[in-house]
Amino acid sequence: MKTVITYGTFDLYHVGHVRLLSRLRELGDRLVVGCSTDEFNSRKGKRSVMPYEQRVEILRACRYVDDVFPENNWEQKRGDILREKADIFAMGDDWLGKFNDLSDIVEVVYLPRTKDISTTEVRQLVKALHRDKINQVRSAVSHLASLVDNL
Ligand code: C2G
Repeated sequence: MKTVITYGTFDLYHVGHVRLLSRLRELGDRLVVGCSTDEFNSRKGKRSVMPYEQRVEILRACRYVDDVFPENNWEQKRGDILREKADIFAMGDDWLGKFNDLSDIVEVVYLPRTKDISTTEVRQLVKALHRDKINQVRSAVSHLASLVDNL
């Protein structure tokens, strides 16, 4: 039984996350995920849109994920790897080299990120759509106002 372990926020769940989890699951027989808590995210300088409980629920619903546990700090990985008897520690390559210190107890793998998608981009896309919608409503209201003026 080969266990793969990974960590992340997984906010605004998107295909970049799904494709990573799918590839990680291919590396072994079991995939466990450390999901960053909201408190840890604020220490990472990240404020997630979706609360921790929802991000965990979504990860648990993913067919590639066998278990999810909280990631509360940077230091817990070594203990997690030993507890889960992980054979492979894997992350997207935006973390390239950052976790090589774990290579004495686990195989460390970095996989290419999925291009052109990120939580930030999803957030910006939603904001842009929201802005367009507000502008449409504003122009409809001003059009109505001019019609009323001409009554
Ligand atoms: N990812 C990816 N492709 C994307 C976006 C993300 O492969 N387009 C990968 C990242 O490389 C990471 C995982 O998906 O391995 C989760 O990404 P985030 O939720 O952004 O996680 P992050 O904030 O990087 O937290 O201790 C490690 C940290 O908890 C990682």
